[in-house]
Amino acid sequence: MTISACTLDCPDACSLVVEDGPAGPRLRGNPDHPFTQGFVCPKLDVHRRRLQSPYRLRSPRIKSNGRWLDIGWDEALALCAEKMDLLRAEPRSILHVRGAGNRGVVKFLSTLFFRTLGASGLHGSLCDEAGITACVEDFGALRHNDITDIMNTAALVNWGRDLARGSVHTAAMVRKLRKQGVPVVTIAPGMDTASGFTDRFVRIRPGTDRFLAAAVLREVLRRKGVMPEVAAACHGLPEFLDLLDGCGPELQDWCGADGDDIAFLAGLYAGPGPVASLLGWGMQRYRFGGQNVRFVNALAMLSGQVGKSGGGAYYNLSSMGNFDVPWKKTTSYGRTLLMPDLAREIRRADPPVRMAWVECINPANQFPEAGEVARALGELEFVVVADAFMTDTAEVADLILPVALMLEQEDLAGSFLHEYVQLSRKAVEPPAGVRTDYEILSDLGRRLAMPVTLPDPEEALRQALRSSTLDTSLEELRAAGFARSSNPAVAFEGLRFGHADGLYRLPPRMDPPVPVPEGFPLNLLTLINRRFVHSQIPPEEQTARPVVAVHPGTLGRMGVAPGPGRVVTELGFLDVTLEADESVHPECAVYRRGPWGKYGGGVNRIIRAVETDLGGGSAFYEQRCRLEGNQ
Ligand SMILES: Nc1nc2c(c(=O)[nH]1)N[C@H]1C(S)=C(S)[C@@H](COP(=O)(O)OP(=O)(O)OC[C@H]3O[C@@H](n4cnc5c(=O)[nH]c(N)nc54)[C@H](O)[C@@H]3O)O[C@H]1N2
Ligand SMILES: Nc1nc2c(c(=O)[nH]1)N[C@H]1C(S)=C(S)[C@@H](COP(=O)(O)OP(=O)(O)OC[C@H]3O[C@@H](n4cnc5c(=O)[nH]c(N)nc54)[C@H](O)[C@@H]3O)O[C@H]1N2
Ligand SMILES: [Mo]
Repeated sequence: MTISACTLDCPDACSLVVEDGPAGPRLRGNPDHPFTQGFVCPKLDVHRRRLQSPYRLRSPRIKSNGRWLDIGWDEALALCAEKMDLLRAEPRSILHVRGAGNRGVVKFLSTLFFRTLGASGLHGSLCDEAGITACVEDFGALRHNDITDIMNTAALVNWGRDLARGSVHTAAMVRKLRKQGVPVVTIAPGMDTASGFTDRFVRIRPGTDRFLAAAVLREVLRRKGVMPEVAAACHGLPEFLDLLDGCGPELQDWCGADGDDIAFLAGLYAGPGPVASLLGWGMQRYRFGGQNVRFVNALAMLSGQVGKSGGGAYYNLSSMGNFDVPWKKTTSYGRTLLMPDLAREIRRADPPVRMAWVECINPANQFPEAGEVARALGELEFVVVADAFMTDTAEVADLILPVALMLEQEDLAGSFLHEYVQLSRKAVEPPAGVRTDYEILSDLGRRLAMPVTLPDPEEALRQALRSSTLDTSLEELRAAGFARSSNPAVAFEGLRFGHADGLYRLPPRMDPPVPVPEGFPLNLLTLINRRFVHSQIPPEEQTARPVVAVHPGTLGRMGVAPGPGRVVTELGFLDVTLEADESVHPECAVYRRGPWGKYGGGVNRIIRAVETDLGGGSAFYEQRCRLEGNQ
C-alpha cells in the first residue's frame, strides 16, 4: 500500500491510497485526509484505465513523409539536441507550450529548462487567470478562507460552481450544510449546476454576474449602508458608490434575474450572516469575466462578509503558492506569447517561432480556434509533443515522446482549493518504453552543446518545502502523504489586505452587456465533463457524436428537433446530437468539452479567440452560436 496523491488539474487534489490488485493498481481516497475523507471522483478510475490503455504510446515516433515511424530514445533525443543547438543563437525561436495536465514541483522544472535557454513561453491562461487577476486587484493577494470554513456559514451563495461535476468534496460539504439547515443559493444560467445542492436557484443570463452583484449590492447598501470598519478598509469607496448610483433598473434587465431573487439575495447579504460566496470559474470565461469576479467580490466585501469565519469570497488559491521555488523569480523566458490567441501570436512573432515543445497540454483540442492552432504549430519547422496518447496535438507533431503519467513518478503538488501539500508518490511502474518529462529534459540538457543542468528531483522537492508556510519534511511527507500549510483559516482577518497600503480595491468600471450578433442568438457554453478531465478521454469512449443540450423551447424557437443536428458559429459548424433539456438556460447551448477532433469532437475549432478584460484569459463562453437540424 502506498499513500500518494492526485495531481490532475482539479481543485480537490485528493490524497490517495494505492494498492496492488490482480488487474493493476486499486485507487481509493485516503480516509485519513481531512478533505479527501476516503472518497474520490470518477476521473480517477478513468486515469487508472488510461495507465493501462492499449492506446497508450510506448515508443518515440517520428513523422516521415506523413507516416509515423517508431524510433529509439537515443535517436529521438539526439535529433532534439541537434535542432536546439541550431536554434540556440536565437533561443526565442523555441516555444515552450506547457499546461497543467500533470501538476507538481518536479513537473515545473521544465519551465526552468526552457527559461534557462531563453526560449519563448506563454502568458495568460485558458482557465482561471481573469478571475485570479481580479482577486489580486481587489484583495492584493490570492487568498481565501480555508474551504472547510464554509461549514461555519449561515448561508452559502454559489455563483456558478459546478459542484457535482467539478469538486465532489465541496459538494459533500454543501450537502452536509443543507442537512444542518443552512440555506444554499445557486446563481447560474442553468439549473444543472444546482440540482441536488440548492434551496433556491437564481437564473441569470450568461456572463452577467456583475450586473446581479451590483443590483444586490445597491439594495444591501440601501438597507444598511457600509459599516465604518469596512469603509475604512477600502480605497476609492466614494468613486465606487458613485458608479453604483449611476446604475438603475437596467442591471436587472441585463442579468435577467427576478426582482424577488435580488431582494432575497440582498436580505442574505445584509442580514446577520455570515454569508460565504463561492465563485465559479464559469463567470470569468467571458469578455468581461474579470469584472464579473470583481463585482461579486465587492458585494462580499461591502456587505461585511470578508475577513471573518463563515464569510469570505472563495475563488482560487495558488496551487504552487505554498512552495519555495526561488528560480521562479530569478529566471524568465526570452519573451512570452498570449496563450488564448496562440495561432495569431505564433504567426506574428518576430523573431519567428521555429520550433515548439509541447507538454502536459493539448492545444489543438483545448485552445480557442483550435484548428488554427493546429495549423500554426504544424507550419513550424519542428514540433515535439510529449504526451501519452495520440491527441489532436500529437497528430501535428514531428516527433512524439511517450511520457510516464501520474502515479508513475514522484512529485509534490498543492491544491487551488485546499491548504494541503501532498506527495504524489510513485505507486506503479511505467510501461516499458516511456520516460518522465524530467528524464527526457535532463537527458536532453546533457546532450546540448552548451548543456542545461536541472536540479535533481529530490533536491527540487526539498527546496520547495523550505517555504515560510510549511513545516514538514520530505521524509514526513513520504510517510504521511500530506501536510497542511500554516496559512490562517480566515483570510484577511482584521480587514488587512495584500496591497502595499493594506486597503481593499473596488472595481473602477462596469461595462454593459456584449451585443448579440445577428443570426447567432445562443451562448455556446462548453462546460466540464463529470467523468473526464478536459480532453483526457479514452479513445474507446468516444464512439458517439457529441451532445449539445438545449432548452426544449429553444429547439422549438429555432425550428429544430432533438436528434442529429449542427451547432454553427461564425467560424464553422460541428455535427452533434441535439438533446432537449429543461435545465438549460433558453439563451444557451451546452456542450461538454473534451471529445477529440478526430473522433467528431473538437468544439474549439468553432470557438473564437477572445481575450478577457483581465489576466489574458480566454472568453470561451462568450462564443455565440445557432442550431441547425437534421444533418
Ligand atoms: N471550449 C473550451 N475549452 C476550454 C475551456 C472552456 O471552458 N471551454 N476551459 C479550459 C480549461 S479550464 C483548462 S484548465 C484548459 C485545459 O487544457 P489542457 O491543459 O490542454 O487539458 P487536457 O485535455 O487535460 O490536456 C492535458 C494533456 O496532458 C497530457 N498529460 C497528462 N499527464 C502528463 C505528463 O505527466 N506529462 C506530459 N507531457 N503530458 C501529460 C494528457 O494526456 C493531455 O493530453 O483548457 C480549457 N479549454
Ligand atoms: N470532472 C471534472 N472536474 C473538473 C475539471 C474537468 O475537466 N472535469 N476541470 C477542472 C478545472 S481545470 C476547472 S477550471 C474547474 C471548472 O469548474 P467549474 O467552473 O465548476 O466548471 P465549468 O464547467 O468550467 O464552469 C461552468 C459552470 O459555471 C456555470 N456558468 C456558466 N456561465 C456562467 C455565468 O455567467 N455565471 C454564473 N454564475 N455561472 C455560469 C455553468 O452553469 C457551469 O456549471 O473544474 C475542475 N474540475
Ligand atoms: Mo481549468
